[in-house]
Amino acid sequence: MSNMYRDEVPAYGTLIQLVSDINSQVLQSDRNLKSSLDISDGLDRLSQERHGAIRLGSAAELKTMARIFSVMGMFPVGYYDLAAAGIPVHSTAFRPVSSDALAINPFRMFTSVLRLELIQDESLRELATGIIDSREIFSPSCISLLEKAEADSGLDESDANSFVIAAVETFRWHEQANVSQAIYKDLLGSHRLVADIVSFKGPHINHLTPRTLDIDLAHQTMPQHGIDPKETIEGPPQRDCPILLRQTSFKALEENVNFVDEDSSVSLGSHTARFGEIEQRGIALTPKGRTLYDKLLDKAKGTDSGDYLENLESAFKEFPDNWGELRKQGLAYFQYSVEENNAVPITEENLEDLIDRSVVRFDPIIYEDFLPVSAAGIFQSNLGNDAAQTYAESSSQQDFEIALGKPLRDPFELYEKIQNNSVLAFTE
Ligand code: OOG
Ligand code: NI
Repeated sequence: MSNMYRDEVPAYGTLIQLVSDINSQVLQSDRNLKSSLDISDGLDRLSQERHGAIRLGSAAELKTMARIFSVMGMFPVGYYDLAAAGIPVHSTAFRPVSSDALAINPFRMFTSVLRLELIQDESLRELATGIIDSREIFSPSCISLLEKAEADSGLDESDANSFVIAAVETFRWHEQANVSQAIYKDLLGSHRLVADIVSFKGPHINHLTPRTLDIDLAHQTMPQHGIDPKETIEGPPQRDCPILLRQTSFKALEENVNFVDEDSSVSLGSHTARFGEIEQRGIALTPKGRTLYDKLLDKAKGTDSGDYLENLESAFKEFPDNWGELRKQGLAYFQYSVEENNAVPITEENLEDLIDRSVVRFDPIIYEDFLPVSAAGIFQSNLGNDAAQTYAESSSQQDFEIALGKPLRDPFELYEKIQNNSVLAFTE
């Protein structure tokens, strides 16, 4: 998929190069970070690490997509309600969940589903529903390999390769639209995102994001490479101990589209959907840490006067910025391990003491998920800031789970399990 996207969006190739240069620089100058990443199995995965994003049209599309991801070891984690931010979708992220699987490749797909009921104009809503219901976004070979994988609990190597190729096709950009230029304009009038989802044959991958170890440096350097990033970095401010997720993106490119009009003639138009993004990942926060994060972010966003970055930095002074404090106050999740030469039996009772004496070390567990406020900022900056609307009808995780046909996993539970397992591996 990365190769396909590089062909489709050349700026993505530039971005990958820039991030890889910055990561080598950071790893050379920060040996502590390097060994911490190494111990927590984070080093090998770094250069391959990406997240992508797609937008689906219906519950039926979501259900099949979930089956495909499940064969690939990716499961829906977390719920993101974007209607609260004036965007007519709700979302989850498909990703690996065990620490072993994450260490191999943590590829995540931020997956949104259109909420057709939010299209106010009744005839447009019916038209959009009809278009979505009659399109088939998966190829016949993708579906038959999916059924085979489910029936046989897996695929042999050759089928697995064909399955990956067929699945990636689902995310290809189609220059030919599914609708006429007139219908496209009507959909655009409802919401830019409605047009992006309904007008095309499939859910084109709309960005693929590499992980940088220094987002401030990457953000600063982007213009030198001809990339014009959005003004501010989403998420927490720069810190010694990075928490959660910081992201920045650059505008969608304008792409040529062939619309097929009622009389079957083709008319040329354009569409902006796809963009570039980079992110820096920090430690996963516990519910207590997350509550504090949300409170401080709210405070910074709610301060009207002054510079946003200064307000953000001043609000986050309240958030402890060293690993020891974050651990002691139960604000974040850590992975524990024992120094090689230790001969002392470790129990729950002497654990804290051995941590103090550096016999047991603790390293951050990386946040693998997303942030709703950041996601809303990314959506808006790439759709144009006029895109936000007010939707009275809010969505719910339960609606999403009904569409999906199964429950979403709770990210906090997954991090806690990784933390607990790391301790169980050496305690008696
Ligand atoms: C997804 C926007 C959210 C992120 O990293 O938070 C996102 C989209 O534009 O479809 O990618
Ligand atoms: Ni993204």
